[in-house]
Order: sequence, then structure tokens, then C-alpha cells
Amino acid sequence: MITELKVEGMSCGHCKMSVEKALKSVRGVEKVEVFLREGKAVVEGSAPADQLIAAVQEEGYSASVRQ
Ligand SMILES: [Cu+2]
Repeated sequence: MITELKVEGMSCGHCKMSVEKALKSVRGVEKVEVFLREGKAVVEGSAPADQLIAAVQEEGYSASVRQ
């Protein structure tokens, strides 16, 4: 399963790494790719979207599922 998230608030490579790390820490996540300029994260695995969003929010960024 692939989930695409819109991530708002990332401004530099450090933000990108924080978001990547947060998403990778969610149970069921197999692969994470974060695109800083696009404000996007692509997550592969079985983790539910609400848990992915919560993990990103805990780092101080806002996230929603990209439609
Ligand atoms: Cu930053």
C-alpha cells in the first residue's frame, strides 16, 4: 500500500530528515520518501494514514492525505 501525504511547514533538509525519521518510526512502514520542495511524502507499507499524520504532527508539521 502506498500513501501520499501533503506535508506543510518543511523549510530545509533538517525538516525533511525529521519527517522521514518520524514516518519511518511508525509500525508497518517499509519505505519513506520525502520531497521537501513539493511538500510531499510517499510512504510504503501497511501503516494507516492517521498514524502517519500523527507522527508528522508530533514533529511540528501539518500533514494530510493527498487526494
Ligand atoms: Cu528545517
